[in-house]
Amino acid sequence: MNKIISLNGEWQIRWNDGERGERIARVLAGDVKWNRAWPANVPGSVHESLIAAGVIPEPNLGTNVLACRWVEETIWYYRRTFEAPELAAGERAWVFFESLDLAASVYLNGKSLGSHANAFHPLRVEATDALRAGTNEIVVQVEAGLFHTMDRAADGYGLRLNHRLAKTPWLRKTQSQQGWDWSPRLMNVGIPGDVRLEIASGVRWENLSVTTDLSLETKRGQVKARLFAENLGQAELSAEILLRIDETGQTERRQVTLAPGMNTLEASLSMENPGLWWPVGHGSQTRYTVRVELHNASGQFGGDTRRVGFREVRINQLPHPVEGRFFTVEVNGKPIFCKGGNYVPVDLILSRINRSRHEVLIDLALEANCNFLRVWGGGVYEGADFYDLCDERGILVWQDFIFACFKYPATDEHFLADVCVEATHQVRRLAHHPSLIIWCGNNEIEWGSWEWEYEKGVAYPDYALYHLVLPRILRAEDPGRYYQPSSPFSPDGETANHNLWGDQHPWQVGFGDNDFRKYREMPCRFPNEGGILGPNSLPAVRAALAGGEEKPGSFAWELHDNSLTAWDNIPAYSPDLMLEQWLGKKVEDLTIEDYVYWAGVVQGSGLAEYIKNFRRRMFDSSAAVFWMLNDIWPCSRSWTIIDALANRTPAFWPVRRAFQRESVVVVRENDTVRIFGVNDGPEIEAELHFGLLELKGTYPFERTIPVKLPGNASTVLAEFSATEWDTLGITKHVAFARLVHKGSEVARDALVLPFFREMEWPQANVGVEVANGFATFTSNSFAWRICLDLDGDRPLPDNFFDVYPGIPTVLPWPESLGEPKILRWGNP
Ligand code: BMA
Repeated sequence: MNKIISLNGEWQIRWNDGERGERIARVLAGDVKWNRAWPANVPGSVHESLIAAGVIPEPNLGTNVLACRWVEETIWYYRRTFEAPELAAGERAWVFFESLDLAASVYLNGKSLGSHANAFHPLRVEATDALRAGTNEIVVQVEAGLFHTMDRAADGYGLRLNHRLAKTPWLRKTQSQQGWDWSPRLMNVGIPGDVRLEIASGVRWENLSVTTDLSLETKRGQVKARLFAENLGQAELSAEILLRIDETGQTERRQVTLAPGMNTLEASLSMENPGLWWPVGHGSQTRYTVRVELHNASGQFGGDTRRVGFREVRINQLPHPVEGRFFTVEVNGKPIFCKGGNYVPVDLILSRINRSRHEVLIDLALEANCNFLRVWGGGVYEGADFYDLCDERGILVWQDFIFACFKYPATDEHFLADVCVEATHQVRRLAHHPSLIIWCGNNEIEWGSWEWEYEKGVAYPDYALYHLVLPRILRAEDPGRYYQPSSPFSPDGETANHNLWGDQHPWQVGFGDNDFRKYREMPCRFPNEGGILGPNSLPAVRAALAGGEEKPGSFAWELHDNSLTAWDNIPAYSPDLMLEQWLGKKVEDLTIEDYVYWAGVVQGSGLAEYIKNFRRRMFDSSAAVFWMLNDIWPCSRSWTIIDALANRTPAFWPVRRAFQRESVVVVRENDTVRIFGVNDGPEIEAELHFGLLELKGTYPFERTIPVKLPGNASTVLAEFSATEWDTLGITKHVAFARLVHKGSEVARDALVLPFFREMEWPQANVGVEVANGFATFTSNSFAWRICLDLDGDRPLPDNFFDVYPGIPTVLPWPESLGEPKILRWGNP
């Protein structure tokens, strides 16, 4: 029988920096002034506790993060007392930690129970001998990892200085916490998971992992439950597994025998014609509750549930008729164009992330018309809530194992063994989620070995980890899931970031080359990272600069800026140069409001180019996944469309429009202008208006034709010669297209050829009127990037949009939004 005593709740913390504060011997001797301790909540972190106690400031704001640095250079003692019953004959006890961050030693009543240094898998230590009937004292010594790697090598892993300091590749925790281009250094420390005392006799239930399988041909679903349980006795023991689907009542019972020690027990059932799980926009997200119990005549040993879904996923990598291979996600036999961004840790302090933080971000991703998120390999395996929300909302998830950009010490046998435990744990934990479609070995390590400072052509030390060890674990634990060794990765022995094989990180643009018109030529099969820097929302930029000088270039600005400005392998201050190149504006001349608007115009335009280019190539290209969806803290400049305050950045709006179900894309290929109609939904018939638009307000060339947009496809709807455009002047004219369906405009696009600063923007005078729940915007000339809001905290129908001369732009405008206020536009 299993008894659980939760050890969550209030603990106390004390500190030692190697010189001052209490040392562990004194702590164990009970010779500690606990009356001076700070309260600490578990699950939680030292940073959270110290913020609550007023000892450190909120690291998100201004330069506060620097005042928090001593926390990661300190050894922490967590302590609490608890009451335990006397163990009955045959009973044993364990202390279970769901997560410890990072290097931790556990003591019960002064006795050492064990230690641990991996935030990505739990620790269970036996406490039978140390446990007392009555009051017990538990102490956990924990530090962020700096002491743990003190004696490790820093050479040979491709590290920059900050990562040499922490020896990041040795640390099994969030890699970006030691500093990344979009994140400051703030190494977490604490007990971020549940803690409990487990008492068992007979059989100890440990864990459950559930996988599903679906055959589209036989319309049959298969549920397989594997449960992990320890027979604590010396003799074999008979038991029964009960497997039930709550929604249908379908039940299977299986008699099993448990040998002494750990057992993996299996039970399965098949379902005729189960409801299917689809990504959002393609069908519903049917889920079933699988209930599993283990018992015998004397009672139940344990039980648990998992929510599953049935879908068949195939990554179609058949040869492409022209060159390379396709890389298309097919769900239930249907090709799905993947629209989304990269998901990075939601907070500098991971223990502050909860279900609602994920929910807000996922709902904003849906608002931006995304159906896909990549959980990036320098961050975390997200908490259960994240995957559950993705299951529920129909978001496809690409999950990297947490290895990124360095070489890892996988030739060290302890490291490798620990990583195997981690991978097995994570694969079992996430196996039942229908949203999870891809496991990937790492971020960019394969690419590094092909094209960065890694020794070219030499197998890197962790090669076997990604090519052999992880895929074997996956095959044993979750054989139905697609795996690839790295992102980007190309099969057939092609260089890892080849455009025409596998997935891509098209960083040719965005890292130094700011000319995002080059996206228009890129044929990537599955672009999985790529982006343009820009501002956060105005409130987030203000939070970043709080207490510092509120202007570009201040100390707080630099601290919250993306570190690309300082990289030595790209032009200095390249993101600043982007504003000069596109707008002829110098960042230091701008007010914060000007900066948020103008840098937002540039970033939004760049991301929209990225998305439109790949969507119009559907399914030669099968994704438009950009870098990155969300931020870890408020930034003066970052890659995101949603900032750390969960506000929409200016780039949110163009991204959202570019991801719309129906979309038009205007392209110039040599002397021809082509209009593509992109449609993720079922076939529609519509009217296409297209031609040349003079910015001043005339339409020198204009056509209207009936068009058909076939379902789940991109089609050329119209084309015309570009000669007239060249003659009339590309700085005064844009090519445009508007798609009108059932009397309303559903999509539009305007192609601008020169840099924005080269365009001859006319004066604009935009008017707006509200009637019957609609706001109508009008202008006599082309009004460029009309801005209604820089705060990003409201679900506006649109923002940063254009108004075409003489054609009203009509937006639904519920009363709850108040009067629409036009803050500014881009032309004079
Ligand atoms: C790629 C990513 C991240 C990084 C991003 C932007 O290398 O995988 O490591 O943050 O570029 O610099």
